[in-house]
Amino acid sequence: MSEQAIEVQDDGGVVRLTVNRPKALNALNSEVLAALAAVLDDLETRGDLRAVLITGAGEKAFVAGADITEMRDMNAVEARDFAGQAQATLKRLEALPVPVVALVNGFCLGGGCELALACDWAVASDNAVFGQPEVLLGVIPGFGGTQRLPRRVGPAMALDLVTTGRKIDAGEALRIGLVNRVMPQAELEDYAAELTQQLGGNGPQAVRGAKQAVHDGLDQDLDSALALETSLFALCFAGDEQREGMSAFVEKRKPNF
Ligand code: DAK
Repeated sequence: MSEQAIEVQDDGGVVRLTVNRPKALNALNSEVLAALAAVLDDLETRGDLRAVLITGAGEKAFVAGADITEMRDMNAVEARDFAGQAQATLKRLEALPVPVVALVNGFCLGGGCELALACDWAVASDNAVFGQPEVLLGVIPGFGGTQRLPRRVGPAMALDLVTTGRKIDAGEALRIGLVNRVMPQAELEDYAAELTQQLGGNGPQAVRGAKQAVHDGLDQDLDSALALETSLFALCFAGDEQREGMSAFVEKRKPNF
C-alpha cells in the first residue's frame, strides 16, 4: 500500500488531499481507499487541524468512480467487503470535526460523486460532470450514494439520477444543490487559496462547534437541536477565542486565533 495514492499537503492546518491516479481518472481502488484510511488515522489525531480540501490529480477528473476493473470479478462477499470498507472510510471523512470541502475539477461519477457527498460542501469547475451511473453497469451505488444523495438534493432528484444513471453538468449540479458554487477551472486554485485563508483564519474551536451543531442537530428534533446549539454556543465563552475575537472587533484589529 502506498500513501502516494493520496497526496497530502498541509498549509497551517488546512490539509489538502489529492486522489492521485490521473491515468485512471482517479478511480477509487482498494489502494486509494486504504491510503485515504491511513491519512484519516493521522488527521483524526490532530488538534491543529482546521479544514480539509479534497480534489483529484490532473485537469480531467475529480474521481471517475469506483474502479470498475477491480470490481468486475468480485463475488457478492467481496463486493460487500469493498463497499463496507469504502463506506466506513467515507463516514470517517465526513465525521472529521472540521469542514471538509470537495474541489470538483472534472468527472465526478459514481464513487466520486459519493466521495463529494461525504464532504460538507462541494465547489465545481465549469467542466465538471456529475452522475451516479452504476445502473448502466448493472449495480447500484455502494458508497453511500442512495442515502446521502437524497439527503442533499431531495428524493425525487436522487431517484432520477440513480435510476437513469444520467450525467449532469456543473450548472445543473448547482441548481439542484449538489454543489455550492461553479467557477472556471482556472479559478478553482484561487478559490482553494481563499478558502485556506478563510478557514485557517477563523476561530478554530468556533468552526468545529459550528460544524458539530449542524451535523449533530440534523439527527435530532428541533427542540433538542436548539438545546445542543445553546450548549455549544455557551462553550465558546469558556475558552480564549471568544474574548480574542470580540476584543479584536472592539479594538478595530484582526483577531489572532
Ligand atoms: N474505473 C476504472 N478505470 C476507469 C474508470 C473507472 N471508474 N473511469 C475511467 N477509467 C480509466 C479508463 O478505463 C481509461 O483507462 P485506459 O483505457 O487508458 O487504461 C482511463 O481511465 C481514461 O478513461 P477514458 O479513456 O474512458 O476517458 P474518456 O475521456 O473517453 O471518458 C469517462 C471519461 C469518465 C466518461 C469514462 O472514463 C467513463 O465513463 N468512466 C466510467 C465512469 C463510471 O461509470 N463511473 C462509475 C463507476 S461505478 C459497490 C461498490 C461501489 C459502487 C457500486 C457498488 N458495491 C461493492 C456494492 C460504485 C460503483 C461506481 O462508482
